[in-house]
Amino acid sequence: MFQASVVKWILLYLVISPTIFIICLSDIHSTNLLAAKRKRMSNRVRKMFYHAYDNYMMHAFPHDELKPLTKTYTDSLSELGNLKLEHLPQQYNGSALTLIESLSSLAVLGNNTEFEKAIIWLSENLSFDVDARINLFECNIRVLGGLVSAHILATDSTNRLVQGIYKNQLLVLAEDLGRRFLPAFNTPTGLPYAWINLKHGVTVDETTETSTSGCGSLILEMGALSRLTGDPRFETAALHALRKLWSMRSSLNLLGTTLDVATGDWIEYSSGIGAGVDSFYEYLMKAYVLFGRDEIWKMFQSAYIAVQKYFRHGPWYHEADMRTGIATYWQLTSLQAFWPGLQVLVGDIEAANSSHREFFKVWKKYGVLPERYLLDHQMLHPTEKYYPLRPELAESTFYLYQVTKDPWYMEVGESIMNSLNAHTKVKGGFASIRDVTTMQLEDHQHSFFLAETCKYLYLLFDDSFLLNQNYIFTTEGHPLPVRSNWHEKLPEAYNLSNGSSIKNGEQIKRTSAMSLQVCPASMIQHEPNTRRLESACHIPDTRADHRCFSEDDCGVDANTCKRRSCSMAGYCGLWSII
Ligand code: DMJ
Repeated sequence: MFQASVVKWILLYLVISPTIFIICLSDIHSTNLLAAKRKRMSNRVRKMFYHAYDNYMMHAFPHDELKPLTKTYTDSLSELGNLKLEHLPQQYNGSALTLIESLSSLAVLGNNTEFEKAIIWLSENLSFDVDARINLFECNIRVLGGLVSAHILATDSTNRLVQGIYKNQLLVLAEDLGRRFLPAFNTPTGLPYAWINLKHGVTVDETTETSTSGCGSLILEMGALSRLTGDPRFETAALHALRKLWSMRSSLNLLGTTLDVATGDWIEYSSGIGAGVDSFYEYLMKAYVLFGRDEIWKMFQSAYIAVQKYFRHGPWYHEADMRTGIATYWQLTSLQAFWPGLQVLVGDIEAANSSHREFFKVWKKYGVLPERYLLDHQMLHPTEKYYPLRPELAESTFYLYQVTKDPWYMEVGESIMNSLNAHTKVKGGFASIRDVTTMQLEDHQHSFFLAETCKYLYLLFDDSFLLNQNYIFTTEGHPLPVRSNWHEKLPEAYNLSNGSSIKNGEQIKRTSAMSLQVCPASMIQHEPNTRRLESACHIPDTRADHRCFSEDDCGVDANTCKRRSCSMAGYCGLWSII
């Protein structure tokens, strides 16, 4: 009897152990394959970056941007028909914009030599004492953000620069630029003008019209500048503008798209999550992570819930009138594709994933993401058929990979890379696409292709840059470290010296700003060593038994971010489909 059972176990062992061995081997094999693929892909992105960078340096530097078809340069970032007013002025000669924008990408790629060379050149040659009318928002995210981020990277503890070479030259330049921004905030409302002359300040007949993102997305760069220089004026001005803007919200917690900085009146009441508004939401969330102000978190939470409630339709986001919440335009825009990435920081992963999939479907349909797509007609916008090498889909793909580690996102990244190489790569760099139906090219390589598109694709396949530091990326893809001395109350999980780790029972998991999965403020400590993960949009019902007497007693569902309603029987739930 005993012998029979021993024989049975031996036989079982002989059958099972090779199987386990084979499974283990195939696991190791697929891990190796994955690692090899990541290496191959990151090398391909590296090549793309240098193709764009070298051509810029050869044919356009020290001007702003490269014209890759004619191998010349441009100092005007004019993008007609775009509410974002993505311009820098024509007279703004020789600001080496693409070089400034490339600094943090060079650091991400680990190219210390080129990073140093660029810093030295900029230190010796860049001057903002020029009679040039610049767009405050664009100059802030591209130039100020590029300089501040590079300054931090040049001085961080990993010593990216040879000791002694760097003497804060970029910070000196950034401070000079920041001071030149300040007169723009001198308005009756504190909301800044969209345009300012770097030498002479605001011109007498300057337009008082600006966009929500234009005056509401300055806090990361200007806040960082204040923390670095000790001069509070930059952060104060940006914060004051943000507070004023928030005070102009409707009773539905919605904002419009354009407004008047002199009167504080809205001009365009319709808004969504795309052009003219996008980075306003982004900066609320990211400013909270970077500076930890509860006030900003509350703004973000209300704004986020309103977006999910009034703009979201399944995986899509339409526009709505801020006063009524009634849908206005049913359009997908290329800029909206950043939203799933932001949702990763928020912790709304399911929603992020489903929207990302829809954006990628449109990318696949056309080969790239068209600027505007009419959701109600399932067709392209008649005039906005262009694709100017925008980064937003790659950006969201990177965030979703960080949080899920699902290899599917690497497939998406590979597909984006293939399209960029097939449709936009030319001898002289990477060209924008004028019309996605014909793939006709336009002679423009935007600086954000180097600051963002290449950076996010690279980080998707090689995130070693993120290993020893938690970063928040500005809307232009420039990394700013999450530091405890910048923070009102830095959550433990963000603090590297505490370990970038979440302690969950006995298990300590390494984490980063991208893989926390939830906004840290929403992490609830139940008992010592246990944390419950809360979605940012979650508002609990008033009563623990979910009983209600009116709608006011019901909260917001954590998974769908939809408002729960009170049923006739007196219980809160997701009773109606919105
Ligand atoms: C970039 O300059 C920034 O990401 C901005 O917030 C939106 N537009 C471009 C890229 O598309």
